[in-house]
Amino acid sequence: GHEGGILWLTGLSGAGKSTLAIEAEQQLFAKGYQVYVLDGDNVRFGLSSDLGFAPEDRAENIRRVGEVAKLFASAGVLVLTAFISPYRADRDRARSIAPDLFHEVYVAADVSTCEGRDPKGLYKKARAGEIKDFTGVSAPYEEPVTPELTVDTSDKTVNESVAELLAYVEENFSL
Ligand code: GGZ
Repeated sequence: GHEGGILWLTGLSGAGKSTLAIEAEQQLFAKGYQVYVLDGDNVRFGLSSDLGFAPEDRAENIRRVGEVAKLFASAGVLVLTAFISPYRADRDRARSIAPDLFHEVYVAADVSTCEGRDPKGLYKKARAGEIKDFTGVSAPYEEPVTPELTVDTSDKTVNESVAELLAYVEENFSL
């Protein structure tokens, strides 16, 4: 069987992190991989329910996710994490928790692309001042400098993006 690992997806809200992670999870499971997705939907309502979006709250959220991802990966699971994780220092700290297991995946799409998608209407609310500290609008996103993989979702279909992620996994984690 394959070794455990952490595929750390980072990118703006609406870039496609969760969509990519969940679709990749299904396809990898079908191939025989042990996979698990950590994203805002299963972390921010439980483990991190006490945290908001101020820089120090995001730092703590990312630290917790890094520690949990390490536990899963140590058990042999391929973990896909899907968090904005906008601060380089926080991502670097997550990497330092499990340096040999960590693969940074930049899910790239610029603000105008994500704002055009706006599936939950959050950019609209952020522009109207109804959400403060919104990444890409009123809070920073620091692009990865040397990610192991970049998937640009702005110019391709979900299936094309998933295929790029799967190719990377199959190259780096042999069954
Ligand atoms: C960014 C926010 C904010 C603010 C709520 N800034 O696209 P979504 O809606 O479903 O996913 C986003 C999610 C971001 O949580 P993360 O845990 O990924 O953030 S971090 O890694 O920075 O800790 C978005 C929603 O929460 N959301 N308020 N102010 N995104």
